[in-house]
Amino acid sequence: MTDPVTTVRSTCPRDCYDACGIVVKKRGDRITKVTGDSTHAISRGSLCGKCAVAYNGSWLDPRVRLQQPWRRIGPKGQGMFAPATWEEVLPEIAARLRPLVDAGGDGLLQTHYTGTCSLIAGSFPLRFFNRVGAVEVDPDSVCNKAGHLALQMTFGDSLTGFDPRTVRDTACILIWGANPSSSAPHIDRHWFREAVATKIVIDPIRHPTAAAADLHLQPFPGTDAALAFAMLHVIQAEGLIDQEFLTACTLGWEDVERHVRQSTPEWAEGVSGVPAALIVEAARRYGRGPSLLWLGQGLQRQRLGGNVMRSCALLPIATGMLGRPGTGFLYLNGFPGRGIDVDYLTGASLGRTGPRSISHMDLAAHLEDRDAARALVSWNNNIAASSPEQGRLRRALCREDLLHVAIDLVQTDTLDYADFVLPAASFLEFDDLVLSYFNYTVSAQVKAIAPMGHALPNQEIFRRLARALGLRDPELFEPDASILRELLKQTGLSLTFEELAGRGTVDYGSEPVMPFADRRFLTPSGRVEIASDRFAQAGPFARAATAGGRAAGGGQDAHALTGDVLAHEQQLRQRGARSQTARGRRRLLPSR
Ligand SMILES: Nc1nc2c(c(=O)[nH]1)N[C@H]1C(S)=C(S)[C@@H](COP(=O)(O)OP(=O)(O)OC[C@H]3O[C@@H](n4cnc5c(=O)[nH]c(N)nc54)[C@H](O)[C@@H]3O)O[C@H]1N2
Ligand SMILES: Nc1nc2c(c(=O)[nH]1)N[C@H]1C(S)=C(S)[C@@H](COP(=O)(O)OP(=O)(O)OC[C@H]3O[C@@H](n4cnc5c(=O)[nH]c(N)nc54)[C@H](O)[C@@H]3O)O[C@H]1N2
Ligand code: SF4
Ligand SMILES: [Mo]
Repeated sequence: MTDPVTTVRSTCPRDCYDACGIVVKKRGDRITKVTGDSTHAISRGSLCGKCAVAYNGSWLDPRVRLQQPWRRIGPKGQGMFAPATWEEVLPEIAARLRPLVDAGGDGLLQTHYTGTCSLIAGSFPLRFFNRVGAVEVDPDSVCNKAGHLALQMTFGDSLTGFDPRTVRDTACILIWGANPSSSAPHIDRHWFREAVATKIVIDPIRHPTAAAADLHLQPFPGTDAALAFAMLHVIQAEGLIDQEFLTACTLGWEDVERHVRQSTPEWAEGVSGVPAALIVEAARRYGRGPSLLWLGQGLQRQRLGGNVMRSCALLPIATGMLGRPGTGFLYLNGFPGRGIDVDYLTGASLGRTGPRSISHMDLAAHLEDRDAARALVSWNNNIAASSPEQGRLRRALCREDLLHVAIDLVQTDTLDYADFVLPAASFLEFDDLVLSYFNYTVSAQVKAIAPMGHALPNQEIFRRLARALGLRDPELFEPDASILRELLKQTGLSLTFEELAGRGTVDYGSEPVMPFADRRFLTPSGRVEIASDRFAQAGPFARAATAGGRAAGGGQDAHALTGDVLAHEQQLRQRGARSQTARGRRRLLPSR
């Protein structure tokens, strides 16, 4: 007799704006099919292409999944391993890490990012690394750091964006340098396309979201600040500046106003290639509002990317398009916006040496330094494929004296260089929580089957490693059930994990969150800081600390929102860069 089909409702925890509800169909202990959850407000029954394949393919395939630890037997980089057991490898790894741990973590490097974004599997291991004092490769530095720095310094917060539910109150959605048709496919298909509002997209590429918009502005890459200033010029000329907000809540407008006056749409057309009439139209639609501004991560991956973000963020500032229904900006909605105490989750108090980090941009060089990097633990990411300077990085990973422990679900480019490969459980194999970085929701990731073979969730791997090292801090061993209870308590939702699992996804509060409604900004001045000496002072710090900081503009660049971004574009123009980018544009944009 065959087992009856049962279903488990869960959530996709991948690095994606959507956080789709999923349904796992099982027969006995075997998964037969993973689909989108038709009752889920975002996925509405469908998975994206990559997940439809992966959930039903690689992650269920015993030939692809890592099922036990492996120990290297060939030269580094060749991917030659012999099978081993947890009981064998953990004491060996611990013995080799111990001198570094005893020395306060000097020489121990860890890289991680968003293989899974679920709360416990994605963040609990940081308790271990905080405790042992490892140097962290700042994960955001390869992705979105410049934007975070810019917005944090301007508003005191880059992680509390508009609540997408407020779309019902908006007249205009402006998406600047994001491509939801690919990076947030369900949000594109449902939230964006169904919205009753004017839709504007600013992107050099005419991707499907741009094609579906009412207005598509196609600037030459890297000319966004000129566009932003020209839109502000129009907004000012049309009397759409919110002077009351500027006076009551901001610092530094007078520093930029001069440039706004000079930045005519005709000038910006010359710099950006966007017709002046289109700039005027977009500025009017945005400026009348209420308007939402989605600042994409692609927007800040450019020279002076941080200052570009600051320039674009002037739109909601100058129009006071904040803190009321239908207004606001969004970069990423982070954990704290749903009550989560990130310091608790990551064991910040265990850190004895204070946070130490390097940028992904400096990873290859750091790994070449035999004293600075004696051991590397890479987990939840695939640095050999995703970090810069790949050739140099891969050569450094070949160092025979570098102890490299790598954790993943499947054999990756990075794992080929490891001394020890440890098998991680997939998100179908343990309970966890998922917070979308777009919607203000809280979702359950629910265990549908036991981990494949001897695979373990990240958090359990680090508990066992801590034990093998003889560490005793109770935070390192807190069980999942206790963490889930505490995290749910922090959300204030009054739900047990089982209750949440029954519902799949719940909204955080019944009404849209309204960031900055109280006009409190967590900057040193308590105001929105458009320009201040901090930007100048942040330059060298940012440059040293992060690649994003580099992109945000070092030294005088960082101060120079008022001048440098625009000056840079003027220079481009004077150097005849326009004709070069125009050639690039023809290549990129056959549709126009
Ligand atoms: N060439 C290139 N480089 C890029 C980018 C690009 O588009 N192209 N994008 C950049 C950006 S924006 C980002 S955010 C970074 C992303 O860079 P990475 O964080 O390296 O992203 P992925 O390549 O998705 O690697 C995630 C890895 O985690 C594994 N994984 C999944 N779940 C788990 C788990 O539960 N435990 C463990 N231990 N592992 C798990 C997956 O199998 C996968 O190998 O790359 C940056 N670099
Ligand atoms: N399917 C899928 N979805 C993903 C991911 C994935 O790997 N696959 N990765 C996730 C991750 S890690 C991230 S960071 C997000 C990123 O997702 P998004 O925030 O959407 O950012 P990107 O897709 O990196 O880039 C968005 C757009 O920026 C545009 N752009 C590039 N240069 C410029 C410029 O100078 N000016 C302007 N205005 N636009 C510019 C590009 O043309 C592109 O269309 O996606 C997440 N979602
Ligand atoms: S669209 Fe995003 S959340 Fe949905 S299934 Fe794909 S990766 Fe997962
Ligand atoms: Mo990213």
